[in-house]
Amino acid sequence: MTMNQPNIAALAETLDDATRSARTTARLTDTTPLDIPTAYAVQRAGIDRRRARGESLIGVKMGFTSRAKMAQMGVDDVIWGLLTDAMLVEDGGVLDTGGLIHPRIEPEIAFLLGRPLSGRISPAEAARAVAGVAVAYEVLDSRYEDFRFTLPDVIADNASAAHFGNAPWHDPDGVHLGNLGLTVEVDGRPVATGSSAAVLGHPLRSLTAAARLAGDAGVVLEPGFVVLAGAATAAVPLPANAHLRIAGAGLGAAEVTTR
Ligand code: OOG
Repeated sequence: MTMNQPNIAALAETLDDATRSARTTARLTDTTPLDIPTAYAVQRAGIDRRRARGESLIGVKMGFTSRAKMAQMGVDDVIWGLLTDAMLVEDGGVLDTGGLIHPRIEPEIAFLLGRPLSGRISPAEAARAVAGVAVAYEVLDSRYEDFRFTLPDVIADNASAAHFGNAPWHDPDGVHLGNLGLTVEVDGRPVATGSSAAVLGHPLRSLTAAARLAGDAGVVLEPGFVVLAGAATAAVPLPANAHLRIAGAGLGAAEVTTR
């Protein structure tokens, strides 16, 4: 096997083509050594391709913020991916799984930023930047065979991001995020349950980690951005032709119908 020097644009194109054709691709690291900064450069180049097609950046998603997820995927560091408007599913909307490879869903807490964030901040500072909180879900769809990857591979693949949605936003005052029950129901049957405490002990820690990653990347999380704090459970397969309800105690529920 020949080991290639990373060609960032070509690697981003490979992953973008896999996404758009709903076909898996081999792990990039099988043939190309990738360090973490180069993997993020591939991620960024993939988002630039989406922006060139008219999509706009509306937030970030945190990954591997829970032990369940780290154990499920065999990795051990917090990462992020970038969210565009085309990934957002309106609440109560329909998601066509036909364009996806092997989608999985996980329940999350989402933050809506009211102030810019970047760099090292305390959880209290993070809390002051939050304009809204909501129960949310993320649909993951790794572009790699069998959902198997190394940390640089999954970073390059935009942290497996495919789609996301959220229930209506709540005023953060009076919402206790520290230990809030989250469930995913498929056609009324619970298929995953967890607690927001699984997200780094408290989802606000995920927001401080997002600010840190933004600072490291030299970017700012803007007011109006959505930050998905990361899964509270392992991800479960997303079935077609189902009605899903993702509920958070005291936060209502997000709903989506799949085709
Ligand atoms: C990567 C994304 C992980 C989370 O919430 O931990 C993630 C994957 O598991 O495919 O989004």
